[in-house]
Amino acid sequence: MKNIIKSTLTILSVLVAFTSCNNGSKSSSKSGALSSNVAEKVYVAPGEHDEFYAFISGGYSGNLTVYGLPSGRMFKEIPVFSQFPTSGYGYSEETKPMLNTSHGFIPWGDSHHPDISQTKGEIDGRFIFINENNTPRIAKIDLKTFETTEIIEVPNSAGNHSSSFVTENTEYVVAGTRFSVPIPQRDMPIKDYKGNFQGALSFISVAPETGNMDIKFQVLMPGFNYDLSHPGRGKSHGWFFFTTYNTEEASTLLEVNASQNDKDFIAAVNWKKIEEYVNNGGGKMMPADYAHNVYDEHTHTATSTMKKEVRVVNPIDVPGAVFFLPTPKSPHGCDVDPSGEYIVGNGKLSANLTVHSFTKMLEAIENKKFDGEAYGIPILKFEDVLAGSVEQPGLGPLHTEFDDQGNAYTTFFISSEVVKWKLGTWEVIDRKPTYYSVGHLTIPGGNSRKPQGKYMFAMNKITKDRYLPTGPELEHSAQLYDISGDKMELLLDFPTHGEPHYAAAMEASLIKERSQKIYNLEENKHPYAAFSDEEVKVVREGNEVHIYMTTIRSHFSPDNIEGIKLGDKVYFHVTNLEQDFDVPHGFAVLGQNTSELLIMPGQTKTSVWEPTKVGVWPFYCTDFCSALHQEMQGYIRVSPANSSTPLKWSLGEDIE
Ligand code: RUQ
Ligand code: CUA
Repeated sequence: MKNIIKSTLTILSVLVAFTSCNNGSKSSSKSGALSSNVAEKVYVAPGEHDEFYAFISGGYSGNLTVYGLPSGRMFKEIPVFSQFPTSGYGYSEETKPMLNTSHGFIPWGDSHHPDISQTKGEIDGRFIFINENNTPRIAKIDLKTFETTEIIEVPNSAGNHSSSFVTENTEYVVAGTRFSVPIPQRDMPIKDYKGNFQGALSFISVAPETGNMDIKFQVLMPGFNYDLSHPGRGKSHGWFFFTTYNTEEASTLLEVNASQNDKDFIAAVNWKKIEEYVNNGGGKMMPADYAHNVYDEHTHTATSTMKKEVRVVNPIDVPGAVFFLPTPKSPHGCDVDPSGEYIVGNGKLSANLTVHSFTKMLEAIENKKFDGEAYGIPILKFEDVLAGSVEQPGLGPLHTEFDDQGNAYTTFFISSEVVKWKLGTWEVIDRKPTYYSVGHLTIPGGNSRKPQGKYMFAMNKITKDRYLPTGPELEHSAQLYDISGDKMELLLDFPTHGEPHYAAAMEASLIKERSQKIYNLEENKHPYAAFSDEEVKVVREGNEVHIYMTTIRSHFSPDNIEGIKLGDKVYFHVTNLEQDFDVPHGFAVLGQNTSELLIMPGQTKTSVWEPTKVGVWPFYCTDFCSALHQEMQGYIRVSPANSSTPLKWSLGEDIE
């Protein structure tokens, strides 16, 4: 055993050395006349719009960023799993419930794989989903408002990584566990992992009209690590594929112990079959604790509900529903081509890239050609399901995307390159270096039947010398390539935010016209909204004080408030009366112990303030909104706890 450990460690260190020496070599091409041509390709003239939206995961920022392609300009950061002082998300009373979990309020997340909703296998641009890896959750963002409107926690899961990919008609958004754990969670020795831990693959239904999410069922799989996944499409619609590693079921020193098996598996799950089983009462309800947080666009408020049980399915109770496809060497990405025929398993430590055939898989299943089983799940024969392999395309394959011409593009982390190859003939057509150590790549329309093979961008893990240095920490770099010709052409470097894992991209025209400009004041159902000066008031309930406040260019109403006492909890409920596109107002008060608020036209948002000092404290608008923005200010008087200063509020009163 010791020797195996040693030799594996040697191999790994060679791989690591390869990575770093490659990172050191600088070979960017500055090709004079050519480069001006390249510049034109990414140039979006002032006032013009980009052709594509790219939604890039923010990794450990917990958020999602919005970019334009080909310009590489960042338009927005959408807060999802993390508090965001820029808008008050996760700080305002209305949005705090979004970050509620069964572990309590969690102000942070690690987001990985955004995926856009689909209809008939094509991107429809209604919603975008993204997973939180650390405290397993799936979020939904409405692409009308670009706001996070729903977050569901995923119980029995740990390291929610093979997520959040949607099926052809967004029937499900799927979330697979990376870490297997005791299910249900309990106190037990770690060394008893093997055979006792399990991996949950969760199928979260998405209601066709409303988009409401609900965990329909979880398949409790053997205790492997489920790394990435993708839905079948076209002929393979109804199936879902998950890569696994650590089929060794090791619980320690995985870099060695999980690299022993020559082949791990891709798990093929016939979810239609399991759905039918469940619809007929199959599976069993199991106690579980998980939060379901929903944001209401009319009350502008989120509510958090604790769910108490979840339906679980044992795969061996549904014959013909789950199979294992042997796949070399700890595969990472699990990618399905636009036709639904090919399933690419990107074996991180494998010399060749393995591609399975869906048709051959069905044949092998039909003929019951099994090569043993794992925990009762049939294993198919590698040769029987293999469509072909790309011979020695590069080192350390991670992810593959497809264009609309039958080509595939695979990233190689160790050899730092993107390799283009042909589906069916498996020949390598082109390769281009990336700077440096690429992880995911994205082609607009990527996870769908209809990719748009004009651009591809690679998201690199290491930046080094690509930008002006900014101390030890650099933003990760993305690189945009023109892939419309035979050869890929590098067009642009642009920085991303946090760590971009995957990104989803789509034609801008799909959502541009539908993008919401304001919230209609008449539809504002916020219980603390005020719609005019007459409705403005300050109400004391014990030591809680509720201020119903409005804001419009260029004042707050009221702007003078007295009668607050030390020990009070002051709620500023601010309604923005504007009904004009792009006129938010901000709200901040000196000593505010949450964050400022940014209130969109027609919205009501609430900030809680617990003053700690007696005095007269100013508040003001944080967003430069008009020529008299600097005049958008007011005062709130805080008296000693035992004072008898009466509650009083006004606007423009003391002027003679
Ligand atoms: S991962 S670099 Cu979180 Cu998608 Cu592969
Ligand atoms: Cu309102 Cu500045």
